[in-house]
Amino acid sequence: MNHNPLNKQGKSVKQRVFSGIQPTGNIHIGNYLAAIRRWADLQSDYENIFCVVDLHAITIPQDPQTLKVKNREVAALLFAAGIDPKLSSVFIQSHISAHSELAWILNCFIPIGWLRRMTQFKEKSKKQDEVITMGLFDYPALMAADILLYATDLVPVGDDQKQHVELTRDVAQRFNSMYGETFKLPESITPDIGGRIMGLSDPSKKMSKSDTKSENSIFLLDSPDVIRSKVMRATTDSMREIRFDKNRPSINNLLTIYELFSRKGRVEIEAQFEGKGYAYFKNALADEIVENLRPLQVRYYQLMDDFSYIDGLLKDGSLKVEPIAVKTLDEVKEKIGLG
Ligand code: AQP
Repeated sequence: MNHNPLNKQGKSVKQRVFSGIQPTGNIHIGNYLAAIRRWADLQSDYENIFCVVDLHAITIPQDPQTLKVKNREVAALLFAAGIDPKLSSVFIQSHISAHSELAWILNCFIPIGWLRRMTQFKEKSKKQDEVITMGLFDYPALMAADILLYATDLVPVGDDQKQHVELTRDVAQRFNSMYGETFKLPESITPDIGGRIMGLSDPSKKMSKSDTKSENSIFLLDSPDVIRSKVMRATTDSMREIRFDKNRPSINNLLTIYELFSRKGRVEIEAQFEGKGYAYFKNALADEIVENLRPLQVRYYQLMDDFSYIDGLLKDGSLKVEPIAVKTLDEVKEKIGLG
């Protein structure tokens, strides 16, 4: 769906899309289907900015060497998945210091009760064995800064990030009401289907990069054999019919993954598997995932042969967008009397 408005001359003005991904763990098919693939599908209709959010990553402990490597790997995966540097700017969050600066300022406008309500904080802090930091609590303020710095119109995310975009709107409105029109109010766009892909072995939990059980997730760089083995071992139920049914979370999740990769309709899928067993369906699902990920994996390994090319694209991305961020930050500082 193209949301672009018309200008005074009746020409469509491209709206700006912003979204981010953390360089934590391995990128999985939930990140891909709900976020990365949609960013690639949407990019010709919009002006796009995508960010590898390493400052968000350090809200939980990270190994410094691994984090540096992951930044480049995640960027390469975005390009391999079809993000086109001619249509989209991609950069590393910590390379533009305005993100940290605006996050601090927004901290001073976000009532603490708003952050206490964030479900992602509650979930992530439960999983933490180590100390829970202020950074994890404050994750939504940094995300608000990311989005607001670029006068973003649309934020394509999975369901788990929707609440953070709502908080972003709330803090923008609060600031605007105190200091006059400053921030554009962004809208989240979440997928109608697959906004929350669930774990394969535990369909009560969302698929997650930081999940310690690797069998719960299919990673974009898993080999065909690993994908097949994870799919064949995925939890199912004791019923036989292969039908979309929210009350049967395991099969519903696998069918949703099949639906998104095959891009077929539900009626066609149910007809295709009528009277067939789970093993037959799982084989077809594994084939579909393997074939969809194959070209992405080939492109990824080609790109990773030349680090300087990826680093150059990231540099170009930050050079292009930094002036937008600095302009917003300067305006905010001026309004609140800093500097
Ligand atoms: N299971 C999921 N289903 C659909 N979308 C998902 N996203 C994450 N998990 C699922 C979406 O992927 C984008 C990038 O996510 P992120 O890097 O910002 O981190 P996250 O939301 O915290 O995702 P993870 O995979 O669970 O990472 P970790 O374990 O590191 O916290 C976002 O648009 C997100 O909605």
